[in-house]
Amino acid sequence: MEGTKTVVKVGSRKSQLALIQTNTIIAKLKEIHSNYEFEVVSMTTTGDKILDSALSKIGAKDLFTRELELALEKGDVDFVVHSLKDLPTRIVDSLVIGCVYKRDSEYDAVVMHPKHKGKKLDDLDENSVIGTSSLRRAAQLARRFPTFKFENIRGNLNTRLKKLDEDNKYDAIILAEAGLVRMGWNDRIAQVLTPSECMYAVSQGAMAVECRAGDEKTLALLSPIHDQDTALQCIAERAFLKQLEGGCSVPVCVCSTLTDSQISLKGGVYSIDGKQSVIDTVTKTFPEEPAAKKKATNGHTFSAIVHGNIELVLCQTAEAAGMELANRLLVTEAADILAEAKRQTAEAVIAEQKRKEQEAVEKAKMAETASS
Ligand code: DPM
Repeated sequence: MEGTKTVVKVGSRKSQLALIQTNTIIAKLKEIHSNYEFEVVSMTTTGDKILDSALSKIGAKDLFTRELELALEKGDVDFVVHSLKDLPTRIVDSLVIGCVYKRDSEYDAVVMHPKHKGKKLDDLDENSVIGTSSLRRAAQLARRFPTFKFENIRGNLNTRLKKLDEDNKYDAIILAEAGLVRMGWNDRIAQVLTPSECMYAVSQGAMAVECRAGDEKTLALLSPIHDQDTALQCIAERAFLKQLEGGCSVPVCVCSTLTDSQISLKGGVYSIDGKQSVIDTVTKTFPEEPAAKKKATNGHTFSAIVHGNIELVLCQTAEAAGMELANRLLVTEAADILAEAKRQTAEAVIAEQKRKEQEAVEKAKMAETASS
């Protein structure tokens, strides 16, 4: 019917940041496709409910995504906006990353307790307490500031900022600059960490849209906002993590750069305490020859990212950079560091489960005593 708009259903977590990200993507799509209307379906995920454990101690990779992915698979929603760094390098075959949106800041930032206003990490006392549940941030910063104490801090961004300001437990917390800026909290950024101070997480600062693998209509809708530079860097970074079989359970960090002719990926593997590390860089030149173009087999993705409107050979070169870097590290002591870090996080997962079981037993006992 003339004048009728196609309605697209968009899944989102309920957190303020998730909704801001979802609405950013929708606003951009509306600019391009005036004949579409978007309806947001928001839901709570398991990760939103577990607030008392560090993510690395929970032991599941898809805490924030599973419920949304189920809604996608069922057809209840047509696409879901994520922070790409929260999406595992392997997702179910029925789903793909239909586009990667132009990256915001990929760096980490320091947010100070109000009593330290105007200070940088260098100005803090020796025994300062830094709030972060990121093994990657703790490992790299422990190396630089060996006397600091690193404590877990969980919850959505609003909760963390409140904890910092009100609990008097932390001197500072470390968060992604992108998240802080999206929330409009630029004035709380005390310091942005350069890669020489703290390399970032794979895909940090990039938003991605997940949709059904064969859903050509949605893929075509997303194609114009698939950002080539961001996608190529994220393909390289994700290939690196995938080949290492890393995840949020190990301190893996990256820094990538792109020119018209080359992609360069620097990556590091750290021990949990930050005392050991191996860092290396791989640079690859993009082939110019159209003859070098390989045909993609239907449905081929790059760590779940579709190539879409991007030349296949560029994606293949980016992926090769990530894989080569991982393979290079895996023949050094990085393999042992990685294996030991995985062992330690697996142990922490079990300890955390025991702690929770114990807590449940205590609670049940208390309830019994109270009722008798
Ligand atoms: C992942 C990590 C964290 C998030 C681990 C890491 C940080 C956890 C923490 C994989 N996902 O970075 O080493 O600090 O306890 C997350 C944030 C964003 C996406 C918030 C943040 C916003 C920025 C973006 C949580 N996921 O990192 O401060 O879009 O990249």
